[in-house]
Amino acid sequence: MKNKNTRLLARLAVVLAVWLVLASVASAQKPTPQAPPPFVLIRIYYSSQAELQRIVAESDVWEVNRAQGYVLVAAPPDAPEKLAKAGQKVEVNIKDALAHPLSAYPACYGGVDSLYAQMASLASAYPALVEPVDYGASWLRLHPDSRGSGDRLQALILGNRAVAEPRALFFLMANIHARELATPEVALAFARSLLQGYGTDADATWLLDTQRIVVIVTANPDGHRVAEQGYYQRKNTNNTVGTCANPPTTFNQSGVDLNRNHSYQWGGAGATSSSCAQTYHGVGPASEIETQALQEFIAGLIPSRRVEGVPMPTDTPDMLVSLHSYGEYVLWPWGYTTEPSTDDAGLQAIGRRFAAFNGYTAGPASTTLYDTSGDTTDWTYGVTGVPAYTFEVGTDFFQPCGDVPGIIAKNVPALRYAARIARAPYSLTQGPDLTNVPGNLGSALAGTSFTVTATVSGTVALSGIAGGAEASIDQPTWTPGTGIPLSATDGQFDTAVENVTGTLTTTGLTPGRHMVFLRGRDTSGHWGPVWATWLTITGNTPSAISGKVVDATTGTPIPGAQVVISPDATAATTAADGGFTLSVPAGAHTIRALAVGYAPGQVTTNAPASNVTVALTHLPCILLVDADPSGRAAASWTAALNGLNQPFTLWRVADRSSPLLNTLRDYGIVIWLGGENGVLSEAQQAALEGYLDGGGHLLLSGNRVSVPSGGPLSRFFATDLHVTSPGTATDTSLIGQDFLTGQSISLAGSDHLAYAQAPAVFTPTNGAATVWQYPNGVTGGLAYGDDKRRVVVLGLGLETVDGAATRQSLLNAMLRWLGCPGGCVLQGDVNRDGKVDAADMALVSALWPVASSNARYIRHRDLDSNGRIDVVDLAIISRDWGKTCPQ
Ligand code: 0X9
Ligand code: ZN
Repeated sequence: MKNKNTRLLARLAVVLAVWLVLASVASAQKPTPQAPPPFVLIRIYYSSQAELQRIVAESDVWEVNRAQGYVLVAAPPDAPEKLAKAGQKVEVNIKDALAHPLSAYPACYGGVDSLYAQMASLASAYPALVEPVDYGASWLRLHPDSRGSGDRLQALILGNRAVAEPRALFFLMANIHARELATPEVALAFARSLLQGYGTDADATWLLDTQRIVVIVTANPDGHRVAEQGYYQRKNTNNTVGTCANPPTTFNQSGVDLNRNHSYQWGGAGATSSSCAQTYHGVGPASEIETQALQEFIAGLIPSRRVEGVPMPTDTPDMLVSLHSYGEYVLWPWGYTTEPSTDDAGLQAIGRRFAAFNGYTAGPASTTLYDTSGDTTDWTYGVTGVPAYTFEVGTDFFQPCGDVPGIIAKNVPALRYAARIARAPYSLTQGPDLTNVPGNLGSALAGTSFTVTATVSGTVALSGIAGGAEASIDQPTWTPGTGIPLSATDGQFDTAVENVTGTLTTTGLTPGRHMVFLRGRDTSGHWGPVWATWLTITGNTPSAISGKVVDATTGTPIPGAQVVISPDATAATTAADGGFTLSVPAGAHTIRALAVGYAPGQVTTNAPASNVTVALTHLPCILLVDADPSGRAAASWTAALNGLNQPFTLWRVADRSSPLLNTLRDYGIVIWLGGENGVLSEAQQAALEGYLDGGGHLLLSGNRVSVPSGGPLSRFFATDLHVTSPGTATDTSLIGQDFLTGQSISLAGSDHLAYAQAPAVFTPTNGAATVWQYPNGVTGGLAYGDDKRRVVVLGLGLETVDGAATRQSLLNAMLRWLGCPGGCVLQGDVNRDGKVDAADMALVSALWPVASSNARYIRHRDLDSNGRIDVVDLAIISRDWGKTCPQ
């Protein structure tokens, strides 16, 4: 035994020496950032799933080789000797060291600043297709220290914003593990491929027109910034538990593994309570701000439809993929147990199709890789029931730059397939896929016919006989009544793969470009997803449609409106006089127009045509967001608003998820009904914060509406809205948590009066004022305003006040305080002194005389899209000034 150990150690020493030389060569080539602190890669042999699970929880496992029964672990240089002495079978293999040269942070990866800049540039390049979203804060953002001041958590929501909700959602996220450097690149490449393809690539076009695609490029920006310095940081940067190595090593670092921190089956297999270990699960379920924000963001977009033990309905929409590195796997739940989930067959069918695109090894996470608990995919599937996948992309954490294009090329088609099936992933993957769909069918004369061909492949992943195919023109094939059957080229649908063909007539199609959709089914009638291609109808010379977009009420031209003509997908932006001209083929066309602050409008006309008028109706100034979990509050509010003749848009969170910033900022006043014990999620707070910072006016109502501390809105309250208890110091701890009812009060008799007394013990400071009183003289709410933001926080909803007339007059008082809902106006640095202030206001007032009670800042909009906010923009909004306030 002794002899064997000595021989082993001698071999280890040689291998280690070779590897450390390689490492120093690598770091000499790239002096900054630093190469990571040294470690050894060792093969540890395991004999059972339980032993594998223990090793995963305790060490930094890079690879699992199930066939040979070992894991590849990154460990301190003295680990091989120690483990061997303890009787563990270990091996150091030169191949592992060569496969993973200890490299510094590769130069091609730009870091968080670059990732965020790329996201921002996509958002500004494709404003009609991208909505940038702030869904929370990172740990360092809330606890800044010498390591940095953290970041906001950011996402892009892709999809044609002119199309109505609800739409199926594909949620893609990357980089929850910081060192997995290739993953943000894949996410960005995927977003870019769709956006760049819009209008030219038929599939990208229909995917963006009919679905929503969320892309989180990095879910762990704090950790990524540590990795940028050359460290193999995996976790977030919460260093409040335990004292870990600094600088961090790959096997000893502070932080919580965010992929062990989710609140479904938290703290089970494959996670550890050792705070410096790579799989540290944190102090509790979803203890980390990044996890909370992510869960709230997902839960706000995808309803929790799953019932434990009950298989999901096959028509369930939506889907999630979390990108990780590395190992080339497609994994699905469960991770926390080796038992199959109630939807295992469905998850497997989807997963195998992904693998058909990227060529990876596919299987349930726990039995294919190793057990993990608290990961994103277990939580997403476990709570919402939608299919959730981990893609382990590439072959290393600090993947060499030259490999990235290949990884993108393999995975973008798999991700596009995820978007393609998001409408009903469980059912669409029971049907066959199509191949050989032509990118373009060319052109056909109006009134003739054309041929379409493709291949139905029942065997792309699972077996199945191709049973049929159909095509549709301009409407997706799933739209009832649109399908035109195609036939098997060999006359019979009887094999797994069938070439299909059909002759379609162009009669009735207008000249110009049309989309042709195709799909196939198996012999049991399961339809697969759709593919699309273009067809151009010719035979008419182009002619013009010109006209104007105007305000339906005032007739004022609307510059900067987007005009889209279908079926040609031709687009233009209206000029300063609201005019547009588009060259289209002769025939019937639908002209849709979109403008900030207006509901979309459309007219249909025959080309050529001039003087076409598209009249847009101004959105009401008030958005009433019904986020009351009990659903009881809205009726009193809608009745009171109607009683005041005050138009409003009603938005039910239960039906369409939370409104995002882009929705909120089209409104002058947002009334948010939090309801009984409602909690404002991080994502909701971030949207409201952005709205307020853009000059929004908010009325937040509800009993014990809680604004959890640490969220964006509590920051706003804590700095700007203070309350004091008589005789004590300013108490801001109540703010943002249990704002109006944080005091212990007895709830004898009439509940609402007892609650209403609570605010009376607070004295508002810093400009906050009591706004209204209950009939018994008790203060019922607080108000705060500065030069752009105005907030009323209402301890009780109107719903608790007796009498329709009283409710109406209380609401009127609050609306008057919030300000004249003067429409969707614009806020700008008119004098370009770098701030929006009273000087700007004076300029605006000089241009358009407005009563001082109506003088409000205008929200930030470059309405004429000339890259600056200027007098032209002000001219556009001038029509909104001086509107009558509710009296
Ligand atoms: O351990 C993880 O979190 C993932 N591997 S990684 O190397 N990127 O760290 C795998 C997670 C797989 N999911 C489940 N097992 N549920
Ligand atoms: Zn990972």
